[in-house]
Amino acid sequence: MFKKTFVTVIAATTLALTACGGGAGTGGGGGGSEDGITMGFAQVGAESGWRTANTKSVQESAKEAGVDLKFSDAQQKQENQIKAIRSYIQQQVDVIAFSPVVESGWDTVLKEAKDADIPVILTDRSVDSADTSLYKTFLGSDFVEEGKKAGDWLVEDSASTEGPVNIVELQGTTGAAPAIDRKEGFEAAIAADPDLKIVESQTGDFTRSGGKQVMEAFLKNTPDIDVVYAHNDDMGLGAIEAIEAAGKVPGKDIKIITVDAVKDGMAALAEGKINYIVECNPLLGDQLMDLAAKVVAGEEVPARVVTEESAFTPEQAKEVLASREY
Ligand code: GYE
Repeated sequence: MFKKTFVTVIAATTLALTACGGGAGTGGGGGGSEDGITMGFAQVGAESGWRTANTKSVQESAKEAGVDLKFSDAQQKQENQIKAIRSYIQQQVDVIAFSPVVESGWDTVLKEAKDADIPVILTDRSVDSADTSLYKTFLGSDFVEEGKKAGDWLVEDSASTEGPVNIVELQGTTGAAPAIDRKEGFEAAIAADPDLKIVESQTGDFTRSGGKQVMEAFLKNTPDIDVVYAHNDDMGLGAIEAIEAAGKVPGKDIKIITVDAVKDGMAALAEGKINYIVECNPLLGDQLMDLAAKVVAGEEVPARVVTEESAFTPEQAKEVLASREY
């Protein structure tokens, strides 16, 4: 399991350590006290505030841990992620981490990594591979739970209102774990009240422009929208623009529930334009580096590491906004 690692000390002021994975060996290479590991990280893209914070967290934590990070941005395309993973295999990195843009279609490339003896860590999003030996662990949120929290809030909020509540849903990227699971959790929760109905549901691809565009179409086609459920803050923020352009008041005429709790979302929540945000924590870097060190050392790690998160009302957003780091 150990890979031979050559540590090169570079005479640089900031980044002092870099490392490149060698071929199969019995370890012990390098003369430094701390053998850095090399990680190939295949990121989804830069589609949202959440993603930007996640990328920053991974990059900063790698630096702190002395991990030589090879980073790629797949621009939300699975084929780009597969290419990046293949190139990390070719470079014989010590560990590969990635956040799969969609759930399906990973078995072949994950098998290639396994055959090359390179451990894989899933971060943020999961895959639907039946063979769980293709990756060591999955670090990230429970997206079904997030959807449930969003739905539970709405059930409670609508308890005193009479008659139907028309919900439009802005879904995340089609086929992505958070889109599938946030829908599932929300639907399960709102089933408690037959007045709550999803009247339209479409993908806005987790982007602000996507959310805006889809919301514009919803507003044209659907009279009497009461609630927007957006699978992330960015799409909710796009929906706010569309709602305001249509002469309606977001947060009042149309209530908005989102997921993430990034700074821009929290600011809109504090202003009352969003009514409720379920938190999804993007700061996975430190945990990822810890897991990577263990996996590379051949230590056991839990098969699943779930991120702890909460949810915010406008009052709570006002309290924490100033100290929000992302
Ligand atoms: O909620 C969204 C991002 O996978 C949890 O991806 C992540 C999601 C996040 O684009 O903003």
